[in-house]
Amino acid sequence: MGHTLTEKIISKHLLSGQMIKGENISIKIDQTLTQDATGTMAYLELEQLGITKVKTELSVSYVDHNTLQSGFENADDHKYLQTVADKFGIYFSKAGNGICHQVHLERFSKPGKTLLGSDSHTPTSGGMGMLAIGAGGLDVALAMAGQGFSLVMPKVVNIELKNRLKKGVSAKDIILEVLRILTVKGGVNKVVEYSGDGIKSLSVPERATITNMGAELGATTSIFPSDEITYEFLKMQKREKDFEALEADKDCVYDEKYIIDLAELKPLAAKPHSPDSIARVEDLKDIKVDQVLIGSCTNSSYYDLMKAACIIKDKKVHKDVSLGIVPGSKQVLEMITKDGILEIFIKAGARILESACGACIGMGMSPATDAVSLRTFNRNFYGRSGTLSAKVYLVSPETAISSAISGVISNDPNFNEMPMPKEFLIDDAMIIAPTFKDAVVRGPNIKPLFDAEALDDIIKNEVILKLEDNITTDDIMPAGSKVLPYRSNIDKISEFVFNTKDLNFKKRAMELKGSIVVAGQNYGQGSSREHAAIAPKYLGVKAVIAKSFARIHRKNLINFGILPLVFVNEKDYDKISQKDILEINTKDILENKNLIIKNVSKNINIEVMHNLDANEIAIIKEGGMLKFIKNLNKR
Ligand code: MIC
Ligand code: SF4
Repeated sequence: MGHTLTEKIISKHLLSGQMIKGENISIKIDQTLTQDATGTMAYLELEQLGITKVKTELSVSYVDHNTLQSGFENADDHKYLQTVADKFGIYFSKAGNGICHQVHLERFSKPGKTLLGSDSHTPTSGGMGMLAIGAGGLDVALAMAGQGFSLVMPKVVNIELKNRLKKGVSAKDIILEVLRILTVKGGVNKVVEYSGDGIKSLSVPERATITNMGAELGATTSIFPSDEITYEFLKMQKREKDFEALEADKDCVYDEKYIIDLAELKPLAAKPHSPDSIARVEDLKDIKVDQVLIGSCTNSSYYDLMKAACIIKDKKVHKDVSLGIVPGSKQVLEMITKDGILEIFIKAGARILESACGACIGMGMSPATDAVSLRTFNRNFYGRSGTLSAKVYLVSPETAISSAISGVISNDPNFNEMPMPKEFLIDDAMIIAPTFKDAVVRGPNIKPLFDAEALDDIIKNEVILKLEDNITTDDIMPAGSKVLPYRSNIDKISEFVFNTKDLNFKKRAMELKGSIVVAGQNYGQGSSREHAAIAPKYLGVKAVIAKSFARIHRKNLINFGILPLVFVNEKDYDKISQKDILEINTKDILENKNLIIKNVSKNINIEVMHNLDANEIAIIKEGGMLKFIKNLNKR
């Protein structure tokens, strides 16, 4: 029997476990990436691991999230990141060089290799045929220290793309269609592999738009084969030596299969407040638009901006619309400057923003009260834009720019594309190679890690919050310009935990001195930020009982000593109310054995599963991975 792309790459990197779907395995990581918002914590953790130099083939530290610098905090973080990267042998991509995933795709991704990144959109590099996985910062630190990355051997979903897209329909519409089919929880512990004649008309940046937003399916990752189109892209980046052809065997067996006819696809949009709330653009056509943003790691390539420019050429932005353009990298910015594309946007009345995450993570450009904002980004979770009442729609660059001109949601396919350049402008001057100098600079915003408590043998605590399905990490640990500067200051950042649900959460948690969270399906979807586990742990959250968990967040809970439990019978969710006292005996917790929770307030028992292996049980019991490693070294 033949092998899928996933099986081929995993078998070459397998360190432990068997390639049986659903079993825990560990794989070797070739490359890592971090960004500044998760990076400060990741490097504080790396410093605890007792190594002098990273053990990966390549590690890169990017600064792209917190570039607003409205106080000393972000700049201090950047200094720390640059100096710690220098010490440990990590490349450092300076603020302004671009969004980590766009730059990594351009300059470092390699077909057939593994990449672990402390950002959930690391699968962007799957557009290059890499097995690229998002994880919490601690997992990435461990990979830099030479340890394997453990994951559940994923199932493989095949999406066959047939025919070609019509004009005005783009790669973004393909992934929105996949989200419509699979939903935001349809990809958990699965890899999505693309195939079919339709992929031959998609360039690497278009493929990367699709694999990028595979993160919104909850998938482990998404991947395209590496073929002549991959070679072309690498050649344009003067990196043809990095090419390796890679495709799934014809007789491989997939766990699920879907076919999408690209010729039939229409322009789509994800409506507020979920990336899988899909509608046709034609069905939204009279909705008035206040803001349009083109950028983010999903849609900020040269090709995306070139198409948008061709549509707005010789036209003006509607008088009631604010249009922002965010080139994904310095390379894209230089290219659009050289080709006159930038001038088209400026003449049309666009606002030109720095090559960074910016508005995508609520760092500026928050919409007005009740405003409709159309974004080419990947997430429209409630509150993420910084304006709770805003209505954010996710769309393609074509739909975004057409709407910026007309002032209502629309897609005008009547435009002529400019020919693509033969090669990209290469200048890596903003990527600093390490010199191994031990001169780490720690400003006052870099606080030491806190000493986490071991797990109680008997947890007997109150349910502090009872939550619905699809709680995002933006709900648990919001981002935005008021919060992000405190990513390396846990006490300060813990003030914002669950702010979209309860502004008094910290106060209540401190008074309770120990609590339990109950939730529905897909708890912790979205970002890889381990702060969504560390800060609740700091506030005394001991266990989360949910109908199901998002992959990265579950791992972060384990890494920071919070027990993730799943209802055996989903209906038991209804048997717990907020404020109930639950009792969980964790003393004799064993692999493959369910636990019985006592609801003391209602005098009933509820069965839950933990799905933890022996190692994970030991990690949680000791108060998290760092404690576990420290105690291991003492023994
Ligand atoms: C996001 O898009 O939500 C982020 C901000 O990039 C996060 C990382 C973070 O919270 O720092 C992610 O996707 O992992
Ligand atoms: Fe940055 Fe937005 Fe991409 Fe996250 S999703 S890495 S915030 S551009």
